[in-house]
Amino acid sequence: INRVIRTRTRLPNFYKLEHLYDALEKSKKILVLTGAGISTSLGIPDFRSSQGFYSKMAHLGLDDPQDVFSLDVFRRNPNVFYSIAHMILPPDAAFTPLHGFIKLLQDKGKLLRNYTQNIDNLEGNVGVTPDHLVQCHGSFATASCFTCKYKVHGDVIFPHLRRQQIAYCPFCTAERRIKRQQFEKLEDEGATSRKFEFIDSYGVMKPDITFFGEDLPDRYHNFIKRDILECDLLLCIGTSLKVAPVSEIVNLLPEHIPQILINRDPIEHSEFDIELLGYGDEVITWLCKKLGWEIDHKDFEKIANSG
Ligand code: CNA
Repeated sequence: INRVIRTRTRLPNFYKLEHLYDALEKSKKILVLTGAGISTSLGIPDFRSSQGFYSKMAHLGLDDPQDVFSLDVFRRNPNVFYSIAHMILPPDAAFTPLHGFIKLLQDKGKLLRNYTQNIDNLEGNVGVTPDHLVQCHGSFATASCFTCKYKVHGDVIFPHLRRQQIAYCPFCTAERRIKRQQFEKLEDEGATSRKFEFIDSYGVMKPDITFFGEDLPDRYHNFIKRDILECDLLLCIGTSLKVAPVSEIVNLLPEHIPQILINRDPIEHSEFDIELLGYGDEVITWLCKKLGWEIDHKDFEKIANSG
C-alpha cells in the first residue's frame, strides 16, 4: 500500500500517527468531509484530476468546463447538462471501502456527520442514515421541474439522462408547447422582443443537485454552524477543497480540533495536522488494520493483503 505521510506541529499533542490512532479510538463526534475522490474507484470520474470530468468537456466549447453545472447555462440550454450527466450517474447498490469506513464510524457511534459534496448518493447505498448525512450539493435522488418545481424520484429521469434526452415536466408540457409556438410565430413575423423570449429550460426536469449560481440546501446551513463547534476531529477525504462554501469548513473549526487529510493529491492551499496521501481505499484499509477495525466491504481483505 503506497502512501505518503505528512505532518506538522500546529497542535502540541497531535503530530504523530499514534496521535491519530488514539484520536480515532477516543473520538465520539467526527466530522467527515468528503468529495469526488471517495467514489473514483467505482469508475465515477472526479472533476479536477487529469482524467477527471472537466478534462472530458472540451468538445462542448464552453469557456469554462464548470459551466456544465452553471444555472444560467442550464436555463438557456439544458442540452449541455443533459449531454454529460450520464457520466456521473450513480451505479446501483455500489459503494467503496471509503464509504464503508464512514458507515463503520457511524456503527461505532463516532460519526457526528458526513458532509458530502458528492451527488452520487452512494452514502445511502452503504447505509449512512439521513440524520448523519448532509448532501452539501444536493443529489440525483430527486429531480424538480425548472418551472413549476414539481418533484419526482431521481430515477424517474435516469433513462432520459442515460439516453442524453431531455426529460420534461408532465404538468408544463402543454404550456411549453403553446409558449414555443407563440415565440416562433413572433419570430416569423420578425417581432420578437426581450419582453417575450422563449426559455429553453421551460418545463425541463433538473436533478436536485446544486448548480453554480444556486444556494446550498437549507440542511447545510442549519447544521454546519452547530457541528463545527461540536465535532472533536475532522477527516477530510477525497476532495480538492476548491468549492466554497464547503471548502471554508476547515477554516471555521476551532483551533484545537485536529484536522486530517486522506487524499491522492496534496492540497497546497490548506494545511492539515496529518496528511495521508495515496489511494483512499488503500489508505483507509491500512489505517483500519492498524486499529484492528474491519470495514464491511468485499474488497477489504483483498486490499489489505495486497500491501
Ligand atoms: P475534485 O475537485 O475533482 O477533487 C477530487 C479530489 O479527490 C482530488 O484532490 C483528487 O486528488 C482526489 N482523489 C481522486 N481519486 C482519489 C482516490 N482514489 N483516492 C483518494 N483521493 C482521490 O472534486 P471535489 O469533490 O473536491 O469537488 C467538489 C465537486 C465535485 C462537488 O460539487 C461534487 O458535486 C462534484 N463531483 C461529484 C462526483 C460524485 O458525486 N461522485 C463526481 C464528480 C464531481
